[in-house]
Amino acid sequence: MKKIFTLILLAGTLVSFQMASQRGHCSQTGELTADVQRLRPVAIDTMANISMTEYKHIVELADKGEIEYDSVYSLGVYGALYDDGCSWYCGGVVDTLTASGCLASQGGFTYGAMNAHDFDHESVWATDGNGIGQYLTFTFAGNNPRITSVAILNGHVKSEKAWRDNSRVKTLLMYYNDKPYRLLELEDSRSLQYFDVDTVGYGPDVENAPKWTLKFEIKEVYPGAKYQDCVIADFIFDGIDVH
Ligand SMILES: [Ca+2]
Repeated sequence: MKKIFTLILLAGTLVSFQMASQRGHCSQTGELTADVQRLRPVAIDTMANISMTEYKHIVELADKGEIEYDSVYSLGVYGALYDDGCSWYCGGVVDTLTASGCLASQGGFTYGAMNAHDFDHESVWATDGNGIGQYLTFTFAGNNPRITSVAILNGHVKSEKAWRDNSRVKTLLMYYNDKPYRLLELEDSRSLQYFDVDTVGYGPDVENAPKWTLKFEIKEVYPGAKYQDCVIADFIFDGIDVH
């Protein structure tokens, strides 16, 4: 009788252990579980249908006082990418940026990781293949200002045709220090999409804080009309601990 009781107790313990394991953020193979919070964009800046030359002309007019600066700020992505006013970047620095892989250079264009964080909407990171499982990893110094917002310029946004021809990201799994943290659900629009990601990083007041990482892994895509590769034009971070 005692043996049977012990066996039942042991079986119960094993079931409890298995249930506890399933409650974790992520299995060892990196599969998503329900407790990774899903995020939708809190704001969206669309691409203005003007060229870079036209944008620069508008800025010149504003600099001369011939038009209001509001005309520049209202130019969606242009205003967000090319406004040289104060931002998180007055103190925030990306230490390194790497990719799991990228499309080979062709026709004088490159598609490496650095294109995804160069404040240029025409340069892009493009994946070799459909992009599922491919990722970018940003590394920050321990005392770097913390991040609270991530904005993603989704797709080959330099033209409507390029955007449609290439794939765009549908869902992006964000990892904080290699642990699944948020699932970003992007809209299929030629736009810069802002996500509030709460606070990540340690900030300048923590002594000897270690380096920290944000990794963004493509989980789903909106297929391109002509090409299979998936494209991200740029990331922009925002946060605290600056100014
Ligand atoms: Ca870029």
